[in-house]
Amino acid sequence: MMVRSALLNVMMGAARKAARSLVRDYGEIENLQVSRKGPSDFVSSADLKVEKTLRQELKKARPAYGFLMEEGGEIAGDDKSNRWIVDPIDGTTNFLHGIPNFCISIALEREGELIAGVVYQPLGDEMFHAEKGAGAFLNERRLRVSARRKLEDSVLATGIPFHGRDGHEPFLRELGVMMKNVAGIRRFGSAALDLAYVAAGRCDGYWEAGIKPWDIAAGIVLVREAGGYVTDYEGGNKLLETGEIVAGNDHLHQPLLRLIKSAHA
Ligand code: LIP
Repeated sequence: MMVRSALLNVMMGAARKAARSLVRDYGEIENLQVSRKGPSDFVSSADLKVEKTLRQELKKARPAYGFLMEEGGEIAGDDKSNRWIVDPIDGTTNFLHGIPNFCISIALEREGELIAGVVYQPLGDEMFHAEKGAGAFLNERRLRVSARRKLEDSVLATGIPFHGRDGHEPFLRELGVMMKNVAGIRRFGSAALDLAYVAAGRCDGYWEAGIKPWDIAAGIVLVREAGGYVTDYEGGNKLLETGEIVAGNDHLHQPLLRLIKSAHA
């Protein structure tokens, strides 16, 4: 019987509670209030409702912790060492289009280090969770990254910049290099689920630039606790600062980094 820590129980409990309104709203997306945050970038009343529930549940359990939330921004806590990093709906554009690939993402950062992550895909009831030193799991099943050794056998996930976003040219150069070397590339539309799929061995790697801390924080813990590697484009650990991320298993991470470097050489 797998024993979960009190911390993970708090995070998974909050995600499950917030998912109730999310699944209900998904069934009535045409009735949702939606506003534009920027070009092709939307927030709906569903995002705000989920974020409010997550904040209430996490605050009830850990009153002094701070927050960094996609909609609410930075909210300082009395305890400066602990910060929740929260994306109420990762894959909002999918959600608003009725594409069933979105999730709730919650991470805990302690003393500047990501130590726990939960990514909950409510429609499939897939609860991905991990805590530093305790491994990564999908519901009750322990996760390991894939064992594929060759790029030509690998399937990668990525994010594609869109209208109003920077980075179109650099991305097209990266895509051009990757296409020549791998077995497949997927654009699922949720960075948090892309990383969860790497942790689960469904994808062999993932890369993206221009990504936000709340999109990737929980997924980073999942991949590392499943035996994978996650760095910025320089091979370092400035992922949340740079918004550049490369994830893969121990055979493919370095070759992926080299390909990205070659695309910008
Ligand atoms: C999305 C990410 C995705 C990225 C999109 C967007 P959101 O997050 O999950 O990987 O390509 O541009 O940032 O906006 O759905 O929380």
